[in-house]
Amino acid sequence: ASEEVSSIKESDEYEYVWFPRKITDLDNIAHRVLILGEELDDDSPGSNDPEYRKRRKMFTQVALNYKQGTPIPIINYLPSEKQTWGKVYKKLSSLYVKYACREFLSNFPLLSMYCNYNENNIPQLEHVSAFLKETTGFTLRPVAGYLSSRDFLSGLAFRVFNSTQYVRHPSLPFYTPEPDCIHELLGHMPLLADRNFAAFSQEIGLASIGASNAEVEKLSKLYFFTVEFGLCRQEGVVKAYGAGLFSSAEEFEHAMTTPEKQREFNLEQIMDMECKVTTFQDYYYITESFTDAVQQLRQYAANIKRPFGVRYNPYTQSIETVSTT
Ligand code: TIH
Ligand code: FE2
Repeated sequence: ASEEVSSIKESDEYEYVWFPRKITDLDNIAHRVLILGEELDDDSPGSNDPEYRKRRKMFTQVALNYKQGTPIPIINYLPSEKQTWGKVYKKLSSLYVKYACREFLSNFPLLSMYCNYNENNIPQLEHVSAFLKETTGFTLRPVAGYLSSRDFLSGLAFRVFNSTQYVRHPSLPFYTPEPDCIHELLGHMPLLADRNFAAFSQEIGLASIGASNAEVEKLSKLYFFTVEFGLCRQEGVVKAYGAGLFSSAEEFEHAMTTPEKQREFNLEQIMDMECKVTTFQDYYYITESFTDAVQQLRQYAANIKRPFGVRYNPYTQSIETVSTT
């Protein structure tokens, strides 16, 4: 994996950044996870539970062995995992009706219908991936844990979403610091089935290709405060569209019932914010709509310095660079 391109740093030096060119190159980034399931932090839920750690190892193996384009292995979820799912599903369902944006609410029933989302069943990534492929062209890949921002965003450029497959530890069902399949399935999937949202996700991904580390960090903040924790206004009422809210009953309720923590979307402010994964966010940002968020992103992306332009070729599933000089 060594096709290299140059990108311009603030200092105008060239920095060589590798990026995936074809969709199968994504196999090269899958193993670069930051927090591996089997090396859980000491204070992470489940780190002192040997059975849980063993189970996580199995999921890590599935993710590391996965090859682009092959079916995602079907998991036989344990009764304890199904129980956690059911508990979270039930609690969150009552919050969706009150606080979720309309795009979420219109897609959720489709997931029940086509992907067997219900209180008693943990949907399979393979089935959800097939559904998304037909609705927005997104597909899923199993991943062992947190990828670096650069690796995660580059998947989006191909309309590929890296998704964890393990279930959070039962000790903390309503808020977990690590993404798990409950977060992906309830949080991300309903919006990845929305055309505008899918396009937005891919645009963030393309903007990250070949960009400097500093730019990628900024893009990941933008992603975090929109896709993960974003709020929007619909018919004058503040609603949620962030996946991190849709999967955490505790933070969801908190964000929606604490108006002093809701702020109007402000790109500069967001770039100075810290992304928190072990505690609630300091603020949740409200955009007028997705279209509004997309426009803000486009403006931002247009100013990213790169010595080339990028576009995605869906026929060959590859990223093409185009000369801008
Ligand atoms: N805190 C989220 C949840 O409890 O579902 C999981 C997330 C981790 C990172 C972003 S969202
Ligand atoms: Fe997420």
